[in-house]
Amino acid sequence: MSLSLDTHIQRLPKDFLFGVATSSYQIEGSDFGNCGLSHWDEFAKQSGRVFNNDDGSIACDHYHLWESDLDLVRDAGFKAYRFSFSWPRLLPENAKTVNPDGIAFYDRLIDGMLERGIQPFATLYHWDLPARYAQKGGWQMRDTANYFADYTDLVMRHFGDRLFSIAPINEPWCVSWLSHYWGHHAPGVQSISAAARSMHYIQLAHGLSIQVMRSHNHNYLGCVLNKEYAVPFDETEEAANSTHLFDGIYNRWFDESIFNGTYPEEVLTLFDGHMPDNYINDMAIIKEPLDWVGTNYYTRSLIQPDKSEPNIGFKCVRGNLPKTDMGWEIAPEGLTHFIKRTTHYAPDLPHYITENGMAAADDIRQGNLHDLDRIDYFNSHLERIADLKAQGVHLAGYFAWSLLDNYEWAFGYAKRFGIVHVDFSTQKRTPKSSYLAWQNALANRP
Ligand code: IFM
Repeated sequence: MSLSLDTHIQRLPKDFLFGVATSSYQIEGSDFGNCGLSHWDEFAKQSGRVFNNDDGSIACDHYHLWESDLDLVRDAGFKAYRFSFSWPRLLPENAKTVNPDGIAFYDRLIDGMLERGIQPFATLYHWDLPARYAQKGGWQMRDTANYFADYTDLVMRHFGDRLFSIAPINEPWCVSWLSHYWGHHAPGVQSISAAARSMHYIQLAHGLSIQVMRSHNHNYLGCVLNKEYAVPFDETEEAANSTHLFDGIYNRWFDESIFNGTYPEEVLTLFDGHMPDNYINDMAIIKEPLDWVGTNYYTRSLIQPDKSEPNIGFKCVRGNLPKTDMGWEIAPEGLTHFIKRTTHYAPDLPHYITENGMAAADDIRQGNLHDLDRIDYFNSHLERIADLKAQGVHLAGYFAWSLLDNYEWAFGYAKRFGIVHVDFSTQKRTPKSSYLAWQNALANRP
């Protein structure tokens, strides 16, 4: 174990960008500033959905503490901050009536970044869907994609010229499959039909949003796709086929539609009879050209055939690699795999790692926050990045997840991903050893 992040960071060139990431619902506090209800506020109230019924009503109170939080970003030496806009904060009641407090909050936040020399990397949607749309079917409905395009226009009119880079959707797999097939996230639906529809409409929303942003002449637009490395459970043909299907659902559905304008055949077979009519007419919109591509990477899954699993015929299990506090195996080879594969889909685009990090049971009551396992996690993934960069791969930047311990969705506040500890009863921030390691390594860059 090391206390330093120097080794691989110093191998990366001066123009390689280092940043840190958060998202609106996970940190802001939806009770503040006349923010509207999102489907997470409602999901968290349902029994058994979220650990402890925790919600994001207070979260890290970033709505009030944004200045000192941005100071933390700057003082660590990060040159970019990946944040998201909250749709229900900007449009709490309907698609037209703008919340002046929401506009003022993001004005302050963006100006605060620029004053500190931090590039704003914005995401338009990091899962806080206005509850009013969820009540009408949410991402299972084409209308939601159209509303998203209108919301994009609002963001561009107010903030577009100050945003260095923008991605429409964070992790479309989580918005669709995780939330509509597994039902682990809001809205908690479990249906193959809902999954198929949401997997298409979230991609349509991406494409429509890119079109709107282009019409505002923005020239640094990308996508943020989460990737999970799929490894067959054994050497059987069934395991190989199941792994291919898992990879199609989780990873290639999003790559292939965005970069090729097609969906993987084996997933279309799974969705037979469930895809929206005439979906094929939307593929050209989904394939709108981008300026960069982003990958969020955390872990791998072993794919085990299981005939008792309806529809898909497999289950995902964990192997015996060391695990994070989420129970996720630490498998940096998957990052190498996806970076290489992305160069095949998007050979000309700069590639950012838009999220990478780990949950650890950091407990301030033990008197220290020596999260050496997190430093190791970062090092093991930065090593892969520095290796690929040395081989000439067009890697442009890396964002650590996350600046702060925050609301970890269905796990509530029980899982801590931050490089800065948050005491949720006092909102006190305490930098962990990993924060100090970032600070030292970034200060030592050539
Ligand atoms: O906290 C999440 C984030 O919102 C999206 N990417 C994965 C993180 C860790 O689970």
